[in-house]
Amino acid sequence: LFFVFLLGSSSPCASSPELGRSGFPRGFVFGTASSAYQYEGASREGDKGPSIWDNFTHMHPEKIADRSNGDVAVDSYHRYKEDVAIMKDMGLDAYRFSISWPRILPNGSLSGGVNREGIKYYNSLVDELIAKGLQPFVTLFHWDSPQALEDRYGGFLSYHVVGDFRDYAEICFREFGDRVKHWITFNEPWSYSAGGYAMGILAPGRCSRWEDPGCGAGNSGREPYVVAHHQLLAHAAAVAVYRRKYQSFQKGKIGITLVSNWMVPYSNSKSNTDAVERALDFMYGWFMDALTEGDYPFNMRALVKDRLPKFTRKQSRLVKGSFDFIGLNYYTARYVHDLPRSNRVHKSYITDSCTNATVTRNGIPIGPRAASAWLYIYPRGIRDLLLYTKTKYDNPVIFITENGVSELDNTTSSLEEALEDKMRIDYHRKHLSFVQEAIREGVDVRGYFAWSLLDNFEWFAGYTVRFGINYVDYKDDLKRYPKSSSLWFRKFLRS
Ligand code: PSG
Repeated sequence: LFFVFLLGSSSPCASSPELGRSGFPRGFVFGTASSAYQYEGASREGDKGPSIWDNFTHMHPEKIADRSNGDVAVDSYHRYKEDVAIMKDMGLDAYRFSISWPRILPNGSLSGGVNREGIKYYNSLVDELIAKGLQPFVTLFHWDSPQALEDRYGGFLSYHVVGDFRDYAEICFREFGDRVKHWITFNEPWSYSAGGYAMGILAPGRCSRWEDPGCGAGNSGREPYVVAHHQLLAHAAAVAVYRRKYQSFQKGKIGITLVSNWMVPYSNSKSNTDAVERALDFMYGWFMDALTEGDYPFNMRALVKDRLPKFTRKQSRLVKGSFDFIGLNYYTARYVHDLPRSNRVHKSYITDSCTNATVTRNGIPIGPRAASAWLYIYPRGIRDLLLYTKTKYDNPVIFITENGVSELDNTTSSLEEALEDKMRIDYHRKHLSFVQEAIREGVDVRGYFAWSLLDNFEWFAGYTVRFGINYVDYKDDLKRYPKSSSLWFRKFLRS
């Protein structure tokens, strides 16, 4: 019997057992993530209308590190079958992708007509995934809002967007909901608000002139809050339609994806631990408190005052509890210390929390830096953020909808060298073991999606950094090659 055991086990002598599926609960979902603008290309094909990202990259190439755009991106619009085959070969369970709103509604609203070509494309993608045994996790909004709505009423600055988003979402439930069982309304409303309306680094590139003269217009002290408010209301409206008309027979789940850094106090002084709480409230609680309590965090109401929109009683009831699961994107962490209150002339979301976030303490970085300037690797932060969520927000169902790391596009290295991404294997291995630890501590995590399946258009960094676990050769017809991390995942998933 002892011999049989030895023979039957693949590596009985391994000192530290490799991480594998068996260390996660039954049914735990492993996937990779992507988004329409970063992947599809075909920006003017198939009767798609322009999005604010088409507009932003064409009008302001200086805001993108390599002056590039997503016109072609990694051409997943045409190569989706090849991409699904890569996922299937890796042994993945699911694919998170987003639908381009202006591909479905070219002018943003029902009045401009539904684009059957767009519906057809996503039907083909969903069918291909299901044929290969992969579950589609669909994001309805990953930042590429219709330019037509921007022109008509200022996009998410206007309450009008709530009805248009609800209509768009309903088309998606009706057309794809027979096969799509996980819906994510919004991807990172924090990034869309703060990046697009406080810092001006993401489309539509608005901020106060004193924040950055490169912003043509905006108000960093007001607009981010308005835009976040409308995203929350649009989210809640979509969830309400889904629950009222589709969920009972389609039997899917609906949620929202949020991003947060983990925040570490710069020192253990009371002022700095209070600052950590405010920093989390301004990035994460902004949405989590609204979704669980129907109101913004006390810290935000106290500091932002009349610049923070208010929910009516009815809106508050609609937003509260409007999720079956929370999607969490985690990448990095910051040291946080208190900034004394002062009577600033210039009000901005960026300074409203009265905190300062740094990446070093006494000159020592919080973790190794990746290619992206904002990404310092801090694996235990994923466990800390999960535990914080469980305790503070009553143990919601969570999917890690993104976690990943970038390396530089090194134009001088050989293909062989470029495929060698040991640091990415290390990144995922460490984060996965911290997720495992969080699960042991009672956090209800149901899945993990690596950002990203392929190298792709990384917003303001263009193609200068690569997040893919599979390589895209931009110099040779966008050919795809597995990096070492892809092979590592394959082994992990097939174990
Ligand atoms: C925004 C903010 C943080 C991390 C990632 C994002 N943060 O503060 O730690 S953007 C996010 C996005 C996806 C990107 C990916 C990598 O959803 O489209 O390509 O992460 O930046």
